[in-house]
Amino acid sequence: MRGLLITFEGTEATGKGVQVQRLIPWLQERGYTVCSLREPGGTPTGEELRHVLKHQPNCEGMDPVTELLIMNASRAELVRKIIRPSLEHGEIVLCDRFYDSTCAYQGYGRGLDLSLVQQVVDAAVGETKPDLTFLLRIPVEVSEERRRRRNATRPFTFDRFEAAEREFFLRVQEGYDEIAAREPERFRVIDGTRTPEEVQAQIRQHLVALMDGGPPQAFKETVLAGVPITIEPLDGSILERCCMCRRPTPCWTQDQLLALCPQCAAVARPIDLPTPEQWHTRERVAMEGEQPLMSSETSGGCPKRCGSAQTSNADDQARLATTAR
Ligand code: ATM
Repeated sequence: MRGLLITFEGTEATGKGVQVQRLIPWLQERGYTVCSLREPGGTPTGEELRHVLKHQPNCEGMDPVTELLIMNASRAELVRKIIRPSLEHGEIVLCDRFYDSTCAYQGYGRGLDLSLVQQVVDAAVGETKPDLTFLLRIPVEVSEERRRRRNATRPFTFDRFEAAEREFFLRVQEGYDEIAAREPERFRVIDGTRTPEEVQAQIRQHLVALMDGGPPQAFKETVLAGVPITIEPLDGSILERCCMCRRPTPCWTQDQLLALCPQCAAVARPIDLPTPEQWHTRERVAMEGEQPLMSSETSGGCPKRCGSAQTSNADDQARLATTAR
């Protein structure tokens, strides 16, 4: 079962970090395991690279191509060492910046060729793409004012990015707007001038819609929809118990990672599904003595979890690909 990768983007001082921190306990209370990361950084190698990129005064004149490559060296490490394993364990990965930052800062901000930027990003991330991206948007004047106030309360630390001129940040902002407009399905643009509480409420609303309003697209396509379900042997050999309602079922999701009866497959949410460890210790049942849950035999729907969401036989038939082994 794959988790979710949720990224947070925006120019400086939009409050991304605060929003991520507030989100973590809320997700944990809902039963999710959360992995919170930042870019550049997030691994020992990445944190070293972050220091070079941001705070090393003698790197001030770094060439934009060098910057592009180091950003993505940090990213390649993070994706392979942390993000992919966490997603494979079904975790929710929250990442403060990801590859849209590269497109906005190195592409639009520094003026590098966008196709070069894309090629380098592709090499770093491969197929690992965010499921949802929040773009926190504030005018450049608000960003400047927030940075002024923030810097007044802490000791001076050299920051190569913050030293850039206003025009740079205007180009970055414009870049973000264009990137978000190109992928409206993935992006949720939020007014970052609202109070942190209001911003957090909006973020949670979007996440509720993603997680409770039905399985997110990634799950629909890979694990969940149960389409096409394969009917397991009808010759009396071993069946699995449905991983949600526990009744014997001959029905499997296509990749055979989960046993789900047709009713549960129709309503299952990622949070309901077993972890890989639970899957390996799963229970198998012999067909003799216990009737499998066949779609045509169920009248009351799933007894435990999903009685209200019973599907019709016609629906089931449409969902079942009858590939008997
Ligand atoms: P923060 O963690 O404070 O956002 O700093 C990271 C900086 O790195 C940020 N700078 N500003 N302003 C944006 C920059 N950055 C890039 O230029 N490209 C990238 O791909 C990433 C991840 C960050």
